[in-house]
Amino acid sequence: MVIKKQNDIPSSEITDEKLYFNRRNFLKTAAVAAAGATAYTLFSKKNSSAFAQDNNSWKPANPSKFDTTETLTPYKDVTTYNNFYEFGVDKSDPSENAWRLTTTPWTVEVDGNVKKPAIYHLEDFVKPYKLEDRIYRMRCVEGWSMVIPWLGFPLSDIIKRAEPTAAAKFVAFQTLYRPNEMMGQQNNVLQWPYVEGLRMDEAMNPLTILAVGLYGKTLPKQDGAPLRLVVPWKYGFKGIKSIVKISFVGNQPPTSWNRYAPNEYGFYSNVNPNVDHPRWSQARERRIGEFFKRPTLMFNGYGDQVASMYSGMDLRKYF
Ligand SMILES: Nc1nc2c(c(=O)[nH]1)N[C@H]1C(S)=C(S)[C@@H](COP(=O)(O)O)O[C@H]1N2
Ligand SMILES: [Mo]
Repeated sequence: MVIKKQNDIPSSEITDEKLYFNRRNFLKTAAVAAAGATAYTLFSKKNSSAFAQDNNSWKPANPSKFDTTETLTPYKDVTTYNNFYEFGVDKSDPSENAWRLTTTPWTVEVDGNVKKPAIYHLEDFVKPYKLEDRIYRMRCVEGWSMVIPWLGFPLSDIIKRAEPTAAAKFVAFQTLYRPNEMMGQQNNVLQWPYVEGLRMDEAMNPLTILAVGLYGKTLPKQDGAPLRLVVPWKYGFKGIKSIVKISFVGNQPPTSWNRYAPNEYGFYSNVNPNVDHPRWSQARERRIGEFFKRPTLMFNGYGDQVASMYSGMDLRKYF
């Protein structure tokens, strides 16, 4: 049942985040981030043209050395072909339903084995960090892929600020639980809230980012606003959306898709064309917008930066 479509979102809802990020207490300290792209400059930008972005004309304002030069997946596909089970299980459900989500105010809790546990308002959480356009290949476990220009900052920035103790071996993430806005949470298709995790070295890897935008603009709700994880050498489901909690823990944390089907989705979930999913091959993928399938690359093509973290591990066992 579709009550309201994305195009019907009143402009007042679209500007919500902008207003939130202009709050007085945020402006007071925004000067620290005056140079380059910051959360402040991002959320000061008009967001209304976001829906008109396309892949032909867009250029990163704040490129990074990690950017792929492959053709970008059109904004339209990035924002209408989604997985976000909190809003339904079909690819079109998130873009039709995510407008219901209230992202202001938003808090992020950091807890566990850290010297600096805290509950941050979102703007304080992201304020100190310089944002970069990270143009990454993204590979969904279902066999499709995209090239998405995320806007974000390294997760390692957050980890350094939290000052984890020696007891912190893994980082656990949690999505918002709010079934009256996330109607998918009224069904038990997954156990809610959605949870994910990374080993500490994976979390510290410079490729791992927290994204607050894409195509240089505020993250659309269907893509995980206001804050989501992006881990480009792993299958897409590791990229947990709409994060409210980050915990530093001693043991490998549970993950939503592993709970759902442990024989199909492992904790590591590194993109690996040599290890098939029990029900399909992972050797090839369909890049959204292309007709012919292309070979899937080991670690999604990021092996130079990440393979050493898994040396000596049996990647069939630790899939
Ligand atoms: N909270 C939450 N995060 C999630 C999901 C989800 O259902 N809920 N789906 C995952 C899956 S399977 C994929 S492929 C990516 C899709 O991200 P995108 O829609 O922005 O491309 O989000 C991941 N993060
Ligand atoms: Mo996925």
